[in-house]
Amino acid sequence: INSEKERTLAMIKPDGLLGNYTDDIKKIIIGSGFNIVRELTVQLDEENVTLFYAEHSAKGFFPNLIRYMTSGPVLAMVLEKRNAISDWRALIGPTDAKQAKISHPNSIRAMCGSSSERNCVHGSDSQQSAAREISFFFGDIPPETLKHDEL
Ligand code: DGI
Repeated sequence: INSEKERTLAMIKPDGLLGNYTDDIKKIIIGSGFNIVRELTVQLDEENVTLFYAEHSAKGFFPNLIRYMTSGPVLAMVLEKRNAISDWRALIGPTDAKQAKISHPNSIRAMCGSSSERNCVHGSDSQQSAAREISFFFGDIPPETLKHDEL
């Protein structure tokens, strides 16, 4: 069993912030049992986005992704709970927000996203990417609130 708390990097992208979805998204986060350990609103530049999305740098959509992700500030959050990584991915829904509206109508991307690019939120997809993405925004965070659940 995995009773250990876990951390993931969640981000509200520029379309989510500009569309005033922050409060609704935070209500879902808190209501789903996550603890918001850190949060930071920041305007990313091209260099930041190239680093954050390095794995997509050769893709045809990359210039559009840079334009989108630098079009306004983002809100980065470190979320903590048991199974934080997969539970947050389940809450946000599939990458393509258009498809999410059909297949996952209760997902966050269905609520505030509009396309495969403008999908309003981000979530780390593995423990490795969570560690990398958390340190991208927040550096080293002490593990003081990471505890085993009481059984
Ligand atoms: O982990 P996800 O955000 O669900 O998806 P990902 O890692 O495959 O893609 C990262 C971001 O890149 C995604 O949130 C939006 C953008 N993206 C992915 N696929 C496409 C895309 N943007 C465009 N324009 N077209 C795509 O096919």
